[in-house]
Amino acid sequence: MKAVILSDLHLGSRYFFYEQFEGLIKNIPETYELILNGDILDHPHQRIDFPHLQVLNLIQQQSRRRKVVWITGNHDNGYIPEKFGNVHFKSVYALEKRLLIVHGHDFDEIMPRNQAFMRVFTMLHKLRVRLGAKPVHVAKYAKRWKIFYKILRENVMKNAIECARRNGYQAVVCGHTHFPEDIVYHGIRYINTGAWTELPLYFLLVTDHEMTLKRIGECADDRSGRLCLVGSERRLATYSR
Ligand SMILES: [Mn+2]
Repeated sequence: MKAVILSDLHLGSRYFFYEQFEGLIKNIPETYELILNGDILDHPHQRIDFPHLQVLNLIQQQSRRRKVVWITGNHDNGYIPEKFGNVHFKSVYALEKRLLIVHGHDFDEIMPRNQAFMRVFTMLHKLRVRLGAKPVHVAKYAKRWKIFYKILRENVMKNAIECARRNGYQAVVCGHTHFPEDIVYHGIRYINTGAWTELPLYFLLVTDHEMTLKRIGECADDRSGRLCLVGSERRLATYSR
């Protein structure tokens, strides 16, 4: 069973690295499933214009050549068009008992319980950008609050692992936190594929024998600036706490 899994494209957001996404998708062999693990859109009812519209068309085209699964996240929850190529819309998916695939917002006990705070935080960030601060996605800005961010991603990670353990899965992959990582905790592997709204960009490559979190980087020896794959940056680590 072979698959490419990625999450949190946030299509429709100005921060989505659509060219890199197109480059990757067009180079995946047809024997691989393409699994889009949530927050593919920034908003389920937003109008999508060119060039992101081209990406939506590409996803539909791809679904006629290979199996394409779209797992809903918190941002694209509610976006289920009547006909969208042969894309399979799901809330959870799995590759046998090897890997549980879920966006991760259902494991998050922090953000949904603090929606008022999150709204004010996002509003203040937008205001900062309008006043001249570096334009970055709000999740990237939130990473400056290290302790807050750590609590958030550990909460998702621990709940994801507990869910995988209870249901007999060896590993679980999520998005949602926008923080790429590859960890073993209490004997279960947890992988997060990060987000396509900030560099570097990641995806999970699943082959018959292994699962590797891959980073997309620029080729050092290629003057054209073409993107190429480099090894996994976030190496597999055993979580000690
Ligand atoms: Mn997201």
